[in-house]
Amino acid sequence: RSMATAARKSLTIGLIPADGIGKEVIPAARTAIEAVGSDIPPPKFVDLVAGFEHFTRKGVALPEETIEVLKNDCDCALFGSVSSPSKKVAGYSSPIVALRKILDLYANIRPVVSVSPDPSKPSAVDMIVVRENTECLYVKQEQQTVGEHGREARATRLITERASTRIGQMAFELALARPRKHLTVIHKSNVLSITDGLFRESVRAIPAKEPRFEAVTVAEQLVDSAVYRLFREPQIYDVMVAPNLYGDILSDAAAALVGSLGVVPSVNAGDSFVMGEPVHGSAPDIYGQGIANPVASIRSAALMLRHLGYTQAADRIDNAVDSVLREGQFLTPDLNGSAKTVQVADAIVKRI
Ligand code: GGG
Repeated sequence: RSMATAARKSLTIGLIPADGIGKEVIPAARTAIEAVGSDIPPPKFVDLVAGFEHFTRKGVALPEETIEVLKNDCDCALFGSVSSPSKKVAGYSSPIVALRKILDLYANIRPVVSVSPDPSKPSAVDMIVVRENTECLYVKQEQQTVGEHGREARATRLITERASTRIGQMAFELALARPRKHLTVIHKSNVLSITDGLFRESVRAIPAKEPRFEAVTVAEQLVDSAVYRLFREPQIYDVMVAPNLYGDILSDAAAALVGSLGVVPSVNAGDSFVMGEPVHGSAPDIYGQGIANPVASIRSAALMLRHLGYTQAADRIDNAVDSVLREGQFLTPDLNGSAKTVQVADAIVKRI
């Protein structure tokens, strides 16, 4: 779905590197956007802060100013990565989870595509994981109590018909635009018959209400079996749609099929705003060494521009990334190379 307006005189892009390697890969994505020149309106970049590191310094993970600037001044944004701690920290809550809700970015679209060694041949892996982005266990309603046998912890898992229907519509739309036009609905409704049952029913009900989607073939799969088949026969998948947690896990797993989490992009999309975001996290183990793979962020920038309707600019970035990966001279260590982040970004920018 395109949000392009022919009338845009400039493109204001919020940059939120956040934590760890986000601070290394988002500047690389910026250089790729700058390189497309007149294929997009002149970009204006606005540096914004958020993240756990910001929280430790200033006591706030997602400043009000960041939210206001995104809402009022930006056409789109790029988010890097965040290092939320595994244990509860008083006053802290994940800024990316919050941003997706505040900006109503209800769809997390994660294409997982391998680069074919021969550009004339199709990619061996070519799928899109469409993850619902606003509810499921990510409503973060957790509590701990003390029961008869000790501590007990509970989390609310919210699935609504509205959110399941709109993510389903987005997934049908994406499937309809692809050659295979095939959608797999992921759930676990044999166990969670009420929550996953509602997700499944809501998505399956869509073609009867929107007949143009009848051109899409629909399959469904239990999430555990989907993971198994993802590794055994990834070619069966075209577009997959899943509740939030399953989609998060499936897309990380699918990244193993294309060499590295460092190459998998995403956008968080709503009806009026889009935010690119690499699927990988903040990687504290390699942060500071300058060896983070910038490809996921650069491809996220391309995906964001594609979502806004700037197809030519997005194609130029993606083609440049494909060439660099195919040539194999500038690869970061996650892809068994020894290149630095800036060398990979420079090689891509030269080819754009
Ligand atoms: N760019 C994705 C990312 O930062 N992933 C790490 C993650 O999911 N952290 C948990 C969180 O804080 O939301």
